[in-house]
Amino acid sequence: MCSYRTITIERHFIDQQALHPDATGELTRLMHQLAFAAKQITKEVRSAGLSDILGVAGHTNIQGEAVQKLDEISNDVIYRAMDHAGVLCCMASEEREHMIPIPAEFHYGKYTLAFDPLDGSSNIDANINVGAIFSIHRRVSPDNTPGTVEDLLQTGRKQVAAGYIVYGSSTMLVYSTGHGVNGFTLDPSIGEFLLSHPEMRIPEHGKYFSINMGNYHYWSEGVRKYIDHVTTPSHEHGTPYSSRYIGSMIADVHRTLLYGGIFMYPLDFKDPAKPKGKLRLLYEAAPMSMIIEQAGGHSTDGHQSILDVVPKGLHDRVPLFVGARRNVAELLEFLRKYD
Ligand code: AHM
Ligand code: MG
Repeated sequence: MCSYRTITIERHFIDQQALHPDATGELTRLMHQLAFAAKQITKEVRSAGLSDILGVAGHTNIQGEAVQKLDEISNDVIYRAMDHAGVLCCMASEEREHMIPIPAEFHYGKYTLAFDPLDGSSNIDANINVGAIFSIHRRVSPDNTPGTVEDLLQTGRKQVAAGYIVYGSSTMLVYSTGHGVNGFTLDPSIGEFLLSHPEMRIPEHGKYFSINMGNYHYWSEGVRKYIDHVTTPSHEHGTPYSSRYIGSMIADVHRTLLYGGIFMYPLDFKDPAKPKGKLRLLYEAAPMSMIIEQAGGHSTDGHQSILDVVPKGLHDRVPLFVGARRNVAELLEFLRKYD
């Protein structure tokens, strides 16, 4: 009997490509290389707890080699999976200040890749879920030339594909090319990603909120009033919402996708003259927002969809509110009323 569990990610990519007769296969190859990188990084993440035995970052391991931090390893694995593949014209990473060019000896492809190689990496020593986030755009500069920063500085709305790989109790790859969201779980016994979560949809509403409560006194009045509202029993929503916050966005948003509710990282007004968001637009907020919106949810910076925020720099930060449609609408009422 054939069940969805037997659909490997390779077969899924091939099936998707067949729906687009004019496709050149470049995007399929790009996704294939990302899945390959995810398998290699899984191996590294799974042995993270052994660093005390094998050596710690900044020191040498038993072979006398320098031990790299996992976010650097993840950055290098993704870069090496991509640089020669002929599908990208340039890249940007949370770990690198400037645009990452494709070496001149390789073919320049038509896509760009912006990525966070290991989101939540400060949690790794506590065995908490971490992951990689990726965002892919079609270049705007002429084909077959080196990529430029302008190729990367495009809105989330223009993403050709986006997604994340979460290294949790299992490794999952979740992605969208603008036609819904599909999730794949790595079967470690055969080294294959299998379609485990076809056509993912976020619930319309959920009774979870996810935010760093330690910043309460630094938020705008609208955000504080919203949090007061969801933590107070009321006629409208009954018992208070439950709080869930791991401090690893990839895990917090993944849970929000599955169970509904809202994830928030608002501006904080620690310095009232310079309110600051924390999460980065290009490789954190925009790709996660594409996934949530493609699954039927909403994203906002408080004014507009995150997907319409225009980036000015590779490492721009934005306030982020993302989640189930009704939860985000409820939040926006408070922001409109009080901010
Ligand atoms: P990172 O990219 O340096 O890991 O930082 C981003 C992380 C997110 O995963 C998470 O949502 C947030 O920082 C947690 O921040 P805080 O500790 O301020 O709550
Ligand atoms: Mg990050």
